[in-house]
Amino acid sequence: MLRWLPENVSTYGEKIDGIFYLIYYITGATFVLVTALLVAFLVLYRHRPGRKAVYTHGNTALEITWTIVPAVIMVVLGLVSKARWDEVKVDIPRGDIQVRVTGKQFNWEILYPGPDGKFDTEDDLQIDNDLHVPVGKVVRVALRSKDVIHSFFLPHLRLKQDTVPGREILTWFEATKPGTYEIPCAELCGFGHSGMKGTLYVHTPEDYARWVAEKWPAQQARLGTKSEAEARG
Ligand SMILES: [Cu+2]
Repeated sequence: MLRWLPENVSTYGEKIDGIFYLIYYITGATFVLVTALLVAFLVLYRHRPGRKAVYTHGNTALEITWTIVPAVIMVVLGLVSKARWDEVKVDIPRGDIQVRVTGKQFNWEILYPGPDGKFDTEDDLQIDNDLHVPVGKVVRVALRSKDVIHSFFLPHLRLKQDTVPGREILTWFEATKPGTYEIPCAELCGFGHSGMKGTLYVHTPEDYARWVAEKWPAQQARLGTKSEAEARG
């Protein structure tokens, strides 16, 4: 097995890697076969004194075979990919954690909804480039852009999604291993593109709780007030 992909720490990463390697091995085997035949024919049918070239109209059976076999492979790959595509891009789960990530030249603005779980409220917190999430939780990401097209790329999570001005695009991931991973921008977006890089911090549940307590120290008090108000109201 090849090892040139970054470490996979995504719940759906293994299946995506499976398709990647499947395509890689099919194209690799095809390349070797075609090259070997090319070399073999060069040697077998080289010029020999007294041997005349033969005119041929082709071989119908062979032509049908080399048309149908790739067609079947393409259809099968398409169907296998469709299931993965739907899982990552279409059937977006609700998510345990919500964040809004806005691409702008040349940063990722990460907006946390705060304890109320709602965006555009008083307890929102915005941090540039640092995305903090707990391990083993579904993180739902709402992607936006302030200026041009960027691409939110989490190589270790096997997730890449463009951010498009004027649109909000939902995506998601679930990390399986605590650690620090990079978030490069994968769409040429201007002169500072190469420096547009954030960091994904995947925390253990304890570390994540500590981070939340540090960022929203008034969480308990405020939640208490709110539920009292709701009870009264
Ligand atoms: Cu960018």
